[in-house]
Amino acid sequence: MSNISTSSNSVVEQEQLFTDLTPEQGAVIEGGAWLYLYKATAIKAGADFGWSNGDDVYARINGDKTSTTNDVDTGETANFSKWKQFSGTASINLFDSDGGLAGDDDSLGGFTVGSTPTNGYVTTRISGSGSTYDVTYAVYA
Ligand SMILES: [Ca+2]
Ligand SMILES: [Ca+2]
Repeated sequence: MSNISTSSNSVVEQEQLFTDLTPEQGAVIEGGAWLYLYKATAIKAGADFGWSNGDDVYARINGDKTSTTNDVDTGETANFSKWKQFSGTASINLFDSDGGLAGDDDSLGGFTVGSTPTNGYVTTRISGSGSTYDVTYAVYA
């Protein structure tokens, strides 16, 4: 039975090793790329004009929704700090949540990134629904 025990321990150790990898290391092993969506700063928050003072900002990365930061006023920043693995391209789209179905939320614009590493943070300006945001991200591959 000692052989079975040894084999079982080995599997556990491999799983722990993989869990301890940083996303950059994981990307190298799996052949994919990682997007780190860091933050979005409101140059102009205007998607809730007439309702409240700030936008309620969340992002979708290839459809996956981040958490929402409510009442983001002009000059304020929504932090996503979200890792997402992808292959090929990743689309990043920001929205102002209006509390209903996703289809009712206002588009704040978006962009697409490829799997070429950015060598640090990149900031892209997007606009939509009366708002303008500077979105900061990095790509690791
Ligand atoms: Ca709105
Ligand atoms: Ca809103």
